[in-house]
Amino acid sequence: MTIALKEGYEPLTEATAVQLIKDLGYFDAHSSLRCKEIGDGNLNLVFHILDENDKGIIIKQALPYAKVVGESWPLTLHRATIEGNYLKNAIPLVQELVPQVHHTDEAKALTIMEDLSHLDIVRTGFISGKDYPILSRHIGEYLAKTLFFTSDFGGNQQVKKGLQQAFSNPELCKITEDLVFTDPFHVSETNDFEPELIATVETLWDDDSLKLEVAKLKYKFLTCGEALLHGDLHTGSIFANETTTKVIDPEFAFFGPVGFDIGQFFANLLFQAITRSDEKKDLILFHLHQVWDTFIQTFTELWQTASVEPFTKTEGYLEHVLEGFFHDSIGFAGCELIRRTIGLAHVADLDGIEDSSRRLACKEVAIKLGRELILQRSSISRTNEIVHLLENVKRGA
Ligand code: SR1
Ligand code: MG
Repeated sequence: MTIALKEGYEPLTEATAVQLIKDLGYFDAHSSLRCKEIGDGNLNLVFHILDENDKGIIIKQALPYAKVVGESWPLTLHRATIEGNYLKNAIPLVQELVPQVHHTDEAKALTIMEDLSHLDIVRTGFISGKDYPILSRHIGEYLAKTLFFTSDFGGNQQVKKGLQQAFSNPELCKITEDLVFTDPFHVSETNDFEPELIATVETLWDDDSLKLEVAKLKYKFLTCGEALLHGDLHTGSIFANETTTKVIDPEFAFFGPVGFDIGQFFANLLFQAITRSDEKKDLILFHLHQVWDTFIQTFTELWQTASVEPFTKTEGYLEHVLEGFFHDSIGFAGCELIRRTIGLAHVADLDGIEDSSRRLACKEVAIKLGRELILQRSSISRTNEIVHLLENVKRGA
C-alpha cells in the first residue's frame, strides 16, 4: 500500500535534516554537522545532529505509518502536533523534567528539541544494572503536577473542556485500546508470543472473570477524561542519569484516566523486579514505593494549596480520589504487563534475556502477575501488597 503524503510533508533523510536545521538557523551555515538517524522506537524518525564542538540538537519526525509494522499500518501525522503541544503545556508545570522544545512544524510533522544524548534511556540503563536514585521522586512529581493541573481539581474546568478537544487523539488511543486492552485477551493477529507460552495464554483467553475486569478497565480508558495523560509512560520514554530525569515521547497524549500513566510506570518497574536477582531487585522496589509515595504527597499538597474545586475541602474526598487512582493504576499495570509479554509491542527487559528457560519463566511471571493485579486491584491499598503478590506469583510459577 502506498501512503499519500500531505503537501509540505516529506520524510527527512540525514542529509535533508542537516539542511533543515541550517535553514532554521540553529547552526552557522558553514558549520560542519554530523547527523545520525537514531530512532529505535516503534513509530518515528529521530535525527541526532552535532556540530564540530559537539553541540547537539534532536529532530523528531512522525512517519505516516507505524514503523514497527510498515506502510500497511497508516498512522496520523497529527501525533507530532499532539506531542509538541503536550510538551509546551508541560513545560510550565514540570520544566526540568521535560526536554526544551525549540521548534515545531505541523505540516512537516516534526519537533526540534534539546539534545538529551548525555542521558540514558532508563529501560536500557536498568537492563544493564544501572540505578537512577532520584528517578522515582522525579516521576512521582511529574505525574502529580501534570495530572493535577490538567484535572478538574487543579485546572480551569472550562478551559479543560477546550483542551480535551485540542488533545483529541483518536488514532493513537485506538492503538492503545487494541494493543493494551483488547487484543492480548483474544485471539488476534497482532499478538506475538513464544509458542511455549500457549497454555498460559489460552488460560487468559478462557478466563471470563479476567475479561470482565479488563473490559471495565478498557471502558475507563475509553470514557474517563480525568486529566491530560502522557499516554505511553514506559521506561523507554524516560531519559535519566544520577541527577536528571526527562520524560519524552508524549505522542499518545489525551485526556484519560489518571491511573493509566501511573500504571504504565508501575508495570515497567515490575518488569525489572521480575527479571532481577533478589539482591538487585530491592533498588527497583524502592522506586515502586517512592513513585507512589511522592505522587500522593505532591498531589495532596497541590490539593490543599492549588485547588479550583470547592469540594476538595470536603473531608474524605481526597482519600476517595487517591484510592480510585491507586486501584486503577494497579489494573492498568496488569494490562501493561500482559500486553508487553504476549501482544504486538514487547520490552527488551524480557525479550533480551538470552537463556530461554529463564526468559520463559519471567514471561510466565509477568502474565500471571498481570492477571492477579487486574483481578485483585480493588483490594490492594499499598505498594507493598504488589510486592507480596509478585513474590507469591514467583513462588507458584
Ligand atoms: C504500533 S505502536 C506500538 C506501541 O509502541 C508505542 O510506544 C506504544 O506503547 C504502542 O502501544
Ligand atoms: Mg514512544
